[in-house]
Amino acid sequence: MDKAIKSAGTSAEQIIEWGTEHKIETCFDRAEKMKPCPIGESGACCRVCHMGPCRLVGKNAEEEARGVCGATLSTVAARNFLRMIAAGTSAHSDHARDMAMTLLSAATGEAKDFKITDVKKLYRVADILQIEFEGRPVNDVAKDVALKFIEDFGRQKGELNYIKRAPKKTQDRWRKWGIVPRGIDREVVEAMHRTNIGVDHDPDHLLSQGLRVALADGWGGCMVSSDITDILFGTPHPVKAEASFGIFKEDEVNLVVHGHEPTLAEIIVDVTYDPKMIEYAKSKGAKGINLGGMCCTANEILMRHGIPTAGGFTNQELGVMTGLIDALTVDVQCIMPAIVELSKKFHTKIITTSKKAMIPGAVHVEYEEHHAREIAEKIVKMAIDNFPNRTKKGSHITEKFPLIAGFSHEYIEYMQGGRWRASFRPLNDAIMAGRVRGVVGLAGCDNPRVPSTGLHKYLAIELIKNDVLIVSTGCGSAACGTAGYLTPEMALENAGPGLREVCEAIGIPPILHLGACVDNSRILTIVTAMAAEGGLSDEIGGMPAVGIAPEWMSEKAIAIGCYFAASGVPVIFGGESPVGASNEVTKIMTEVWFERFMGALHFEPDPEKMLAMALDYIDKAREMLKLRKYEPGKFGAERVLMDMAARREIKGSAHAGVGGINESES
Ligand code: CUV
Ligand code: SF4
Repeated sequence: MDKAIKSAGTSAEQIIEWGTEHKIETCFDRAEKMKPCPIGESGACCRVCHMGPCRLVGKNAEEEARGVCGATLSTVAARNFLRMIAAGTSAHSDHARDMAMTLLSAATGEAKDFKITDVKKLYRVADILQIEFEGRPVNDVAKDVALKFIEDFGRQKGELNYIKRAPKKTQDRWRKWGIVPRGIDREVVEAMHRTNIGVDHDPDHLLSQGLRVALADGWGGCMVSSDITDILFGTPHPVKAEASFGIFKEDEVNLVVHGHEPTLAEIIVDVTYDPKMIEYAKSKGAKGINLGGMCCTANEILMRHGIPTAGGFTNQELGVMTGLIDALTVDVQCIMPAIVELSKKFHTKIITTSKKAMIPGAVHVEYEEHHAREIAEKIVKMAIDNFPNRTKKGSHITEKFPLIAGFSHEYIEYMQGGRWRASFRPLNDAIMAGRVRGVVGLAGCDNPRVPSTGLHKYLAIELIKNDVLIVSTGCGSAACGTAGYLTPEMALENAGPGLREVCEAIGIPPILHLGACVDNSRILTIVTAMAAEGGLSDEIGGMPAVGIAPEWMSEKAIAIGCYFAASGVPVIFGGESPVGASNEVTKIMTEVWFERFMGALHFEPDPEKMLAMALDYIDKAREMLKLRKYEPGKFGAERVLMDMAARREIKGSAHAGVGGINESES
């Protein structure tokens, strides 16, 4: 990888260069100027009270350095880390809470612009939650489901609803080590309490609470959010779309949604198809309205409607610099405040929409679910009205790539056997036979501190070459999408022989785009289903599966990494370790967690080492499971992947754009 480049995206690099010529600063320049503080970076700075901040540095810091209160380096590092998990969990879970509230108002008819789209999914969820659904009005079931989910936030005792979805053995480990979350809010509050000055000082004890908070994120916030989003807007099935900056159109109004929440974005999608709006756009000299996305709001509407994406986190400023965006709406999370100042150099309007998030200088049009359509119309109109103000200024890019997204747990199950024989058997068999060496979840942010998206790209190619099936989410998916990696052709050109065969038989890309960051929860349910299917591990731990977030930067990524580790998946993060100052803490997160949960969290900046570590974990898991030793091109016997009837069924449905599992009542 060329370290001199700032972004590994070719068009991104082009815009960055254009910016340099025009003296326009971006996160890439600021990342160069603003070096990370080495003390804080490694977890050695404590600022939880005002006798400090205390910096626990120096020779033998681990043994000798003490804060004013006497806190040791390992206490400080563990405390800081727990706070990161708590913050990340708060973000996903607050998003999930809003989804639950929207489901409730949709069910009661208060939010008239929302309805239950996927009744089948509603029933599936009701069934898990032990809510009666047969013969009852759909909205009554939805109301009960919403209320049951809302309990997860404020519950004081007991266990989260979805804990029981995990394999029994995985649950047993959680109970044995006392990390089953009670209520989501309770775990976060307790984490903040324990990390207050003078409370919990035992690193292992602090980190166990970290895992409990993280489980509340994964099997709570994230999973609740994914499920409700499916119920309200439909469970994803494969859709074609496009990615990169070429998605913006010169002759149409370009409206971009950025952030994480799907609700307002869904209504905006609808409004952009409204003939009246299109007429209005034409009256302003545009040929139509072109909707695009960024980050995870993009992933949400890409998965369900094939709305194109301009890419992930580090593409947000670059998008504005194309000069082609007439309005950019943002909701919450991963929004750089820099885009507002930057937008002043162009005609782009930045519109903040969340009650929770304002940026000085942006226009604030507050989203409110009872008037969703009205607000969406106002926003689309603002974009249209701004179209005549567009100038020639900007770095216009035409490059874009086709992609296939929309792989939900339900669809992956369906594609392996059709509607009546949906299962994970073929995947398990392919892994057992050595066609597929293992599975890697490639996820997390893209980051200007490395050649942005470059680590994702490198690992994606190398892993599929090694017959590793990739499931991707969040900005990891965006990185692959903007590089043209999310197509079935990718398997033909780059995958190892075994993986290629599997992909060809089903007609899927070797990298499956599972959705937004909250949709990492889909990976949890997928591995759970694989455990239930038999032939591999009977719990999540011990599966030939690894999680990698090579360019992570958000606290949310830390929460995700930890819920995978607690669930039994070894996880590798890029960059310098935020607990690197303490050997004790590092050891707990790797060796101790592995012993207890068969998961771990490593930090490794070198992409080649990340790859080697991932393959090593996979091969060791294969060995432990007594599976056939992986050898490229050599497979054991296995059952036919799927029969012709099932294959025809998928072909027909995929082309018609109907996944078979995604039928709504309407
Ligand atoms: Ni939803 S958390 S940058 S992968 S969106 Fe991308 Fe994310 Fe943020 Fe990280
Ligand atoms: Fe320093 Fe202790 Fe206060 Fe932290 S809690 S800032 S280590 S005195």
